[in-house]
Amino acid sequence: MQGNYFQPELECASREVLHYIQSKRLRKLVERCYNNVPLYKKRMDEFGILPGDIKDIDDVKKLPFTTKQDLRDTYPFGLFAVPREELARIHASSGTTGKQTVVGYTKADIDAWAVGAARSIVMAGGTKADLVHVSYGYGLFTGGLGLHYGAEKLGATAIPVSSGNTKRQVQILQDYGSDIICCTPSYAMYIGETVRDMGIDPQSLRVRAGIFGAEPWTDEMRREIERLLGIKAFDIYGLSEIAGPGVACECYLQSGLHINEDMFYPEIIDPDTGEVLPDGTYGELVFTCIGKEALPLMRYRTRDICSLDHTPCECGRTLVRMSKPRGRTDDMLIIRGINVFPSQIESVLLELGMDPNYQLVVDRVGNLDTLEVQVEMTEGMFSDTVRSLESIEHKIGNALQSTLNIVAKVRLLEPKSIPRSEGKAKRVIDKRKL
Ligand code: DLL
Repeated sequence: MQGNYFQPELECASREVLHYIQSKRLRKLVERCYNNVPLYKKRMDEFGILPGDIKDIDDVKKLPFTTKQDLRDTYPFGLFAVPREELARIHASSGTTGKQTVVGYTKADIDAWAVGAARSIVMAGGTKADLVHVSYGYGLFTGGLGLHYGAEKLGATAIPVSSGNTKRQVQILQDYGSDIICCTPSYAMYIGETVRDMGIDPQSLRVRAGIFGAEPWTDEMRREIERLLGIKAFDIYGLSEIAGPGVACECYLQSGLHINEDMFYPEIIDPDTGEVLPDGTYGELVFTCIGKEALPLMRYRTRDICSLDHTPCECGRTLVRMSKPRGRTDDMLIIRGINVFPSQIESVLLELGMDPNYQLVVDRVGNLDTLEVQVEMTEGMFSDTVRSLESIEHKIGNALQSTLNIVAKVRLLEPKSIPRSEGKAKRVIDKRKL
């Protein structure tokens, strides 16, 4: 586990020490927000709270929530707590609806984020001797530069490949001997398929670990990627509003993602009532950016659904673990009154031996919601008879009904007919909203 950016004094600190650090940072944050961000002053005044009322981290509950709408309402720079000239960098989140969310970082923020990303690479077994191949997009998206700075902070060698040109990605993996690859899980699948199609034995590649995130993915998909690339695959989580990749990451035990909670204080709330929920209960993840300068968000509602576990991990870290995010409150499909996340459908498909290349088409006919699950046949199935394909469609339909209680029409598509993604995959086409 020991890498060159392992900080046991923080990552393995006792709860008392963490409580002390978090409390100190929260007090400073609230002061900063109250004095520098007009929206926060107004909200706190409305709540009747003064910075002095926040004594320790447990008082975080007294603070108002911040939502994505607040960022949109103050677009582009309205929630910044520093003058624009003090920003070292601006990013924006990859939102598909409405205005983009603009976020900014001071030099100190970028440094702290790089530490979070470096710790994550170490959690995934990286050391400064490694070549870190970064295939996340560089640009307004935080993925590329986030892991790039993390790799450099660790003292490793970053390769800024960015996304796209997949055959060249494979060529670089082969020629440079990259040790670790970072990209979205759906792009990792695509790279894996390309390795296979180019007739390359994955075991002949040096790459041993992948750091994949930016979208939900299941353990079944993890196994598929691990098989295609001959690596161990780790989950990394982050969001632009808090910090890009490196807010949390899995260690080699892969039983939850360790949150860098000395920087980002997490809570799980009931999305309907706002009530804080205990460990082990799924709800909406909320972060308070204790320690950030430019965009010090208080109780930011991520819309991601997961649970927390404060028990120490066998790797030695005490940093709280979040479960793999199951999906987002706004990605949850409600089909004839039943709540389903695309990731649950993905699990069912992969358990039945299908590849994770699928799309969900939701529509409304009359007053009834319909769901069509389009899934690519595997290469082997392609030569099967129409009858046996129909029986596979039936089998998938039955499994979806018995496991998730949803009725879906299943349609098998030719291999490679669903567009491949070089970034976040688009899994759902919801025609009801069009
Ligand atoms: O996706 C930052 C990132 C880059 C994370 C690279 C990991 C790796 P945004 O574009 O702002 O930032 O999107 C943030 O993506 O609220 C989640 O819904 C989703 N997400 C991020 N990581 C994971 C993950 C980046 N490991 C949004 N599992 C978040 C599931 C994830 N969802």
